[in-house]
Amino acid sequence: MASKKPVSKKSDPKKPEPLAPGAPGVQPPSLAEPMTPVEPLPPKPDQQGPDPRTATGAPTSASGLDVAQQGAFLTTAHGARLADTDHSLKVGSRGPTLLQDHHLREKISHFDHERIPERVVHARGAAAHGVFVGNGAGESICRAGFLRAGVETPVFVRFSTVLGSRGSADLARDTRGFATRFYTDEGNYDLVGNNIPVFFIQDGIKFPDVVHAAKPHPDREIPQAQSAHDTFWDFVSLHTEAQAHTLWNMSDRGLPRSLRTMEGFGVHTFRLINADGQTCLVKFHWKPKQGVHSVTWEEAQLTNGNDPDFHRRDLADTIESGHYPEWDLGVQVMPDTEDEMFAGIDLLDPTKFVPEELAPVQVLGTMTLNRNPVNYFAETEQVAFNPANLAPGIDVTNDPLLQARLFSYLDTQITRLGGPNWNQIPINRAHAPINDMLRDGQHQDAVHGGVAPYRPHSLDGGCPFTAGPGDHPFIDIPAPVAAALKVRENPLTFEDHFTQATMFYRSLSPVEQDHVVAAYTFELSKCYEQTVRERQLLALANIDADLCARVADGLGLPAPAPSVPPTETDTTAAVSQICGTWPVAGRIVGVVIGPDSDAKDIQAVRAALTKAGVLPLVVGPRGGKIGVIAVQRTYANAASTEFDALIIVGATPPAPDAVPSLDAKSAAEGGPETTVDPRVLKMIGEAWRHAKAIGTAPGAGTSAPALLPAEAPGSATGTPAEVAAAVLQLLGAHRAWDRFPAVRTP
Ligand code: HDD
Repeated sequence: MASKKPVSKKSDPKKPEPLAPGAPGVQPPSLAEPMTPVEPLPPKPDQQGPDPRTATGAPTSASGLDVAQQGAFLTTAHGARLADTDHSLKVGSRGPTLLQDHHLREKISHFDHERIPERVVHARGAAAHGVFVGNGAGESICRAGFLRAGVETPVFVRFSTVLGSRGSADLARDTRGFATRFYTDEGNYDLVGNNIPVFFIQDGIKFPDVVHAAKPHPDREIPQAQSAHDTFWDFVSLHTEAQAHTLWNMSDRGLPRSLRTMEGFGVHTFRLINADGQTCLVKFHWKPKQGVHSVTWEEAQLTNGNDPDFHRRDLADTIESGHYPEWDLGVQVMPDTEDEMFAGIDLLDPTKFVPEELAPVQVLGTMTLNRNPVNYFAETEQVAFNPANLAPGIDVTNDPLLQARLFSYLDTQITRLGGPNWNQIPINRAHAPINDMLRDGQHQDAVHGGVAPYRPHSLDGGCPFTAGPGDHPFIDIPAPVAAALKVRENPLTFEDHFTQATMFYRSLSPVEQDHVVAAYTFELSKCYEQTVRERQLLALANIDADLCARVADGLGLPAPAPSVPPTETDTTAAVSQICGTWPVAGRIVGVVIGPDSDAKDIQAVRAALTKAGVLPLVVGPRGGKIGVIAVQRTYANAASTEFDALIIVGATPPAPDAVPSLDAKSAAEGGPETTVDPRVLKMIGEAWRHAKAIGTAPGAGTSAPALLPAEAPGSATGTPAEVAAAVLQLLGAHRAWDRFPAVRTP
C-alpha cells in the first residue's frame, strides 16, 4: 500500500528515518513532475482482496469449503458472539417485541435485501471455473500473452438461456449464452458469446426491441421463457434480418443436450494485432470435445417438468465426478482489408457467419472446466461480463452491434450490482495487479492510501505511470476510418436477409430439417394473430419453398409465393450436428433392473459402462438395495430424459398388481396389453421415440418380452457384455438417427 506523505512540516523526534529513495511509494521531494518510474507501486493489498472463495477473508477450513460458516460461534455482522438466534427480544415471553433487538433487525433487514435485480436478459445461468492453456498457434496473429504456448490462464464460464427469468426451466427453446472470462496476466479478457454464430439484429439500437418482443407479453407476463408467442413472431417477421438467427433457434441448436455439448461463438468479427504490428480479422469459436448434441422437442418439454435444473445439474455433476468438459478455442482468420468483406460476406454484419469451408477454424488452445462455484450468488450471479474487457492484442471492429454492447454491459452492472465498484467483487477482480485512480462510490471495498489519485502529480512518488510500448499496454489498433457523412443507416451489404438462412436450412440433414419444420409449426400454432402467421410464412417462402410448404401444411394455411428471387447458395457441412462419432465419456445410461435381475449381470453392464467413462444409474422397482446392488433411481422417480440410453437387465419388471398396460411394440402395432410395469414401459417408449439406444440383456434363465419391433434400429440384445458394448457404440453417434422418420410416419 502506498505510504502517506507527512502533512506536517514540523519534524518529529520519534519519527523513524525515512525510507531510502526508490523504495515503493516514497520519492525524494522534487519540483518537477517525475518523468520516469522509479519503482512501480506494489499492488495494493486491499485491492487484491480476500481469498475469492471466502466471504470474510478468513483462511478456509482444512476440509475446504464444505461448511457454511467460518469458526465455531455464531456472531453478528460486526463480530459480537450471539447466545440466541431463535427468539426475538420481547417484554416477557408474550411480547411485544422490542425495537432495540439489533440482532433481529440486522438479520431481517439483511434478508430483505438478499435479492438483486436479475439480468434483463440471460437471467438464468450456470457457471464453472477452469483453465485455458494456449498452444502457441495464436502467437503469429495476436500478441495477447495468454495465447502463448503452455501459458495457463484461469477462466470462469457462465452459460445461460436468454429469455427466461432466473427461476425458469433449462430446456427452453432459446439461444444459449456462452460467456468466458480469462483472468490473464494482462487483465481480464471477456469473450461474451452465444451458442449460435449469428444474431437477431445488425445494430445494437434494436436490442431493446428484440428483447421486448421476445420477453413475456407486458399485460399478463406470459409466456415465460418461450418464443412461441405473437410478439416474438410479429417482430421477426417484420424485421427480416432476424430470420437467420430465428432459423438456428428453430433447429436442434435451440435445445442443447447439455451445456457441455454446445459450440460457442464470439459472433462478431474482432481485429487482432501481432508483435510485428500486423493485423487480421477473426471470428472466435469454441469447439466442444464432447461433441455437439441436442435433445428432441418432446424430451425438452418432458425435462422442463421432470427436472427444470437439468442443464445446471448436468454441468455440476459432471465436474464433480471428474469428467471435466473441454473446448478448443479456435479462430477463423480473414485478411484485414479496407472493405472488411470476405468472400462476399460483410464481416461487420453480425447476422452473417463465415462457412468453415471458406475459412477453417484454427485451434489456439484448450479450455477445461474443472471446478464448480462454491457459492451461486457470490460467483455465478455476481459475475459481470463485459465485451469491452479486452486483452492487449485483441480489439473490436466497427460492427454496430458490438459498438452498442461496449456501452451496455458496463452500464447495466451499475443497477444490477448496485454501484460503480462491481469490479471489486471477488469474481470480477482481475488477477493482474490493479492500479487505477477510480475512487469512492457505493460499495467501495478498497482502503486507498496516498493523496494523489490524479495525473499528473508530483506526490505519491509520481505513480502510477502510463505504460510504454515495451510494458504490454492495451492497444487501440489504429484502424483507418473512411471520411463519411454522419448518418443513421446500414451499408447496402447488410441488406440480404435470406441467403444465409437458406444456406443453413439446406445444410441440415433430413432429420434435422424435420425438426425445424416441427418447431416452426409448433411455435406459429401458438400465435393467435393470423397476420403474424401469414407474414412469417412469407419469410419462410423467401428462405426455402419446401420448408414454407411443410409449415403451411401443418398450420392449415396456404403457402405464399416468395417475395424475393429464389436464392442459389452452397451448403456448409459444419452446421449439421449429425455427423461422425463422438466420445461417450460423461454420458449417462439408465440400467433398468427388476426384482429378480441377476446381480452378476448388472455388475457386468455397470463395469463395462464405467470403464468407458459412462455413468450407469441403476433404476429399480424400489429404493435401497437389490442384493448387493444399490438402486440410484426408482421406477417412481426416474425419467427417461435423464438418460442417453437404456439397458434393461433381466426379466422385464412386472406391473404391480398386474396392472395391464401397452408396451412400445404392441402400442406401435395397436396390439394387446401386457403386464409390464407401466413406468418402465413409459421409459422405454420415450427412449424409443427419442431415438436413444436401447439394450436388453435378458440374462440366463429369464425371459424379457420383446418390447421393441424386430430389428429396431438403435437396439441391441444379448449377454450383458455384448449389450453394453453395442450401446456404447450406438452412443457415439448420439442417437439412432434412422429411427426418426419412423416417428413421423402418421
Ligand atoms: Fe448481451 C448479457 C451475449 C448482444 C446487452 N449477453 C449477455 C450475456 C451473454 C450475452 C452471453 C450473459 C453474460 C453473463 O453470463 O452474465 N449479447 C450477447 C451476444 C450478443 C449480445 C453474443 C450479440 C452478438 N447484448 C447484446 C446487445 C446488447 C446486450 C446488442 C445491448 C445493446 N447483454 C446485454 C446486457 C446483459 C447481456 C443487458 C444483461 C446482463 C449483463 O449484460 O450483464 O447488458
